[in-house]
Amino acid sequence: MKIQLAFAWMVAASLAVSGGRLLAQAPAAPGGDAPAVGQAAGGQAPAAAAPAPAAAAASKPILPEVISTYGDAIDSLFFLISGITFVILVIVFGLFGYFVVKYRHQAGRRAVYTHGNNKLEICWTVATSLILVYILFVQKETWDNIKIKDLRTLEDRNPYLVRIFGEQFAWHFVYPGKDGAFQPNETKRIFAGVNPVGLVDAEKDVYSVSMMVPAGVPVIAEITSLPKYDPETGKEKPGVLHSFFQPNLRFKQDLVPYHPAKIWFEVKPGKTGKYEIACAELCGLGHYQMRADFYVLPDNELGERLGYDWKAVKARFPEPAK
Ligand SMILES: [Cu+2]
Repeated sequence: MKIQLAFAWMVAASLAVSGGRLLAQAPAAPGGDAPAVGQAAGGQAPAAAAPAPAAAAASKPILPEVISTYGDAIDSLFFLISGITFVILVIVFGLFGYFVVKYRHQAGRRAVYTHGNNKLEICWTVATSLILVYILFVQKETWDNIKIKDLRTLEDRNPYLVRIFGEQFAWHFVYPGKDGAFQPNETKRIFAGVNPVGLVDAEKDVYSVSMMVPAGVPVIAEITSLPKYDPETGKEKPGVLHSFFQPNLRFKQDLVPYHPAKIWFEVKPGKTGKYEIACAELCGLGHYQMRADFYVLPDNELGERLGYDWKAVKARFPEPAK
């Protein structure tokens, strides 16, 4: 009976662990060039102009430096959930060890067979549920701020806009042109080799294989999974799931084919540096090399890269294709 209790605790603990959304860091991809078809086409990346992130900034153990305004809230949740899981882990393994010793083989002692204990079943189910409901309420504000926010509320702060495209196995970033408008993109143009994301008039937008953002300003990004041209069949290979992951922002979001989504983040004011974007969704054999540089640039340098003063421009996303 008591050995069964220990086992039950292990089950309860593992349930709690799976309930906790632990922020797993994607494996760092090697710095090799992305192999995507379109990547060679005139992508510009800032040189080593941006200063490296301050090593001293990593004030928390385990986790990489936080650079987004909501990153600290994510870290608090991470440590809270890890703490709860750790306590359960200690209880489970403590009991486990205790029972292993207490009920070790002894000559003449017979094993007891049992069908279980309803009271215990109810207890650990309710206890686990209460922990999960508690986490649900504690994290709600942070989740709403990051994922459910009405992005129109950011409008009056003149947000910085960028379009993010993921394909097997590369990232593409498109910034508006001087007039603030983005060009629409069409799949057939990608296949025609016009430009990596199939912009109708690629000259008008700014294209890069790196992501460049300012600090202290909300960034709104439209994320899209691109289809791919299959040279063997000559046909369109539908886009697949990717996941945009920038650990220092504490931000991760799936790219779902045919369902472009809008995301937002804001880098803490005054930050600059070079960081890394990874794909956090196994998207095929080349998944491991799907990475990109992520630059937080001072306003003047960002202006230089874009070729205009983005703050003076009212950027807007393209209308969805009809
Ligand atoms: Cu991917």
